[in-house]
Amino acid sequence: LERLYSFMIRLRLPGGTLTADQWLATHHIAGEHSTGVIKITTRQTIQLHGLLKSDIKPTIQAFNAAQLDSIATCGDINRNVAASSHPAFSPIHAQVHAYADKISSLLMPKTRAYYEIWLDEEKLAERSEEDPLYQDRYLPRKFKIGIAIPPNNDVDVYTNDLGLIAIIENNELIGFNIAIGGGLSQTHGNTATYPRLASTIGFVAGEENTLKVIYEILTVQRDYGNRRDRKLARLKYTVDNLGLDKYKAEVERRSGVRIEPAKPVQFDARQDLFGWQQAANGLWYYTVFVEHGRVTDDANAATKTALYEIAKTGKCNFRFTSNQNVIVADVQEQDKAAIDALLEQFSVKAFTEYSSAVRKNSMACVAFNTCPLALAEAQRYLPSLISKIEPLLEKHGLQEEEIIVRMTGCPNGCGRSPAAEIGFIGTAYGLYNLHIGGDRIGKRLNVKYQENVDEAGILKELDSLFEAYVQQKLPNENFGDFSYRFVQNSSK
Ligand code: SRM
Ligand code: SF4
Repeated sequence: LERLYSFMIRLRLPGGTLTADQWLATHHIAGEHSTGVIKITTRQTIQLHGLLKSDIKPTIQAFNAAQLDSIATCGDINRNVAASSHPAFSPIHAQVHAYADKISSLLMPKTRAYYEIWLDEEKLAERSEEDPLYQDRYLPRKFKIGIAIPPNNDVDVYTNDLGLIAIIENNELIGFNIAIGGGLSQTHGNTATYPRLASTIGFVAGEENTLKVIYEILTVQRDYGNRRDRKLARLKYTVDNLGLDKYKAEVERRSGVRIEPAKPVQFDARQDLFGWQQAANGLWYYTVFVEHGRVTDDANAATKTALYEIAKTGKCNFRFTSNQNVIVADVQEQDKAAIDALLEQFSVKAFTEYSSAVRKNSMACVAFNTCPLALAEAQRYLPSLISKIEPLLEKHGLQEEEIIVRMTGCPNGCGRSPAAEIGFIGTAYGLYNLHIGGDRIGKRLNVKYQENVDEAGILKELDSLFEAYVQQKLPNENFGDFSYRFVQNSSK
């Protein structure tokens, strides 16, 4: 008897957008071939879980019929390109999304294997497939790109191997600051591994030069990255081994583009804009709170049914956010009331609008029961832990604080816990390292404060930290900044 393996499929969705028809198709594919839950990921796309081997081909074919694919969503290759989600953030939003598409296409593998294996394309018998970028060896490790539009860092741009920060002057996109070497994973007990935020190497103007520079950042990693130890193969280690200046000089040499000094940028938030917002284009956008990205019908809200009914109206598109939420997007003024009524009818509005600030700013990775690398629970556990943190915040009068809390079931950092104000990193079943001191805008990582704490220990530590915050905080100091100062002082 063959083992009954179950698989996960992830879509390639640069910038995280789906049309209403694609949403309907996804809803049906999820129902037919997977657990039925549409899982929004921390990189603005979706995953379906629980596919049996015999489901894989029909699933890929059904997605293909909806003009969706799963190419390069895993493997040592450029992954889904994330881009700032909300059009209300900026009038140049559409241009930035176009970049996400172009970059994704530029860095796609040239092989037709996906089409041959899953979509019955005729096989190439004689001709070899030339791929100037990935050649015969791909990259040493996965590669991630995010594009942010200041002042919101909703994509957590500095956690990417390559971060692009849009520079806007007189309402025009003039180019990007380029940051390299972000990555969050580390391995318990392996001190050679560490999370790192990307370092800015400068500014590049214009599309042609930007694409050239991006391309060569990948080729330098391809040629200089560590191929002996996968734990040390991400770009962050190549940058630190080579040195930032040498890396930059090599990219300039290969691309023939001079990377200019970085332009000043200011971030002030990393959050989604929940509820209705109108963008400069006059269209309306409703950001739905989806706890840890699980689109399903549960006791809180019938989110899956609501989004299905909304998609059936054909009067909107959908955009995923890097905070695991979804925006009902591009709604005309005259269609807003009907969509609002559906959000209301299925309790989506109530859940979005009445959930606490700390819950809406929380994120968890998948972990058990599908992630093979999980050491502890994350998305199945964090909601109940938040229900115990909420009364503590209320006790200290902090219920309005927008503290960013993130949990991962292991130190790989899929829920970006090292970049949270309060980060929980699983060490064993029921136990977490408690990290504090990350900032609110994603420019400072947190630090380990307590090791291997269980729930009672977590709540005790947080109770004291909240008390200390109320008593000792500086004017306008948020929790992340306070707790960073607190840890620095206590380690002196
Ligand atoms: Fe991740 C591996 C889930 C974002 C760092 N990640 C995995 C796997 C595929 C486990 C595996 O290799 O067998 C997880 C699948 C679990 C499941 O059952 O679905 C998994 N990662 C996820 C998602 C779904 C978490 C979520 O709840 O949203 C995210 C999917 C993103 C996407 O759409 O492509 C996800 N993973 C991330 C992020 C955050 C980000 O990119 O913003 C990170 C940290 C940033 C980084 O890459 O440094 C991340 N995932 C990892 C790593 C550590 C990589 C490393 O540098 O060592 C692994 C393990 C590996 O690659 O060996 C991993
Ligand atoms: Fe799995 Fe660890 Fe990633 Fe969570 S952080 S999804 S447990 S690999």
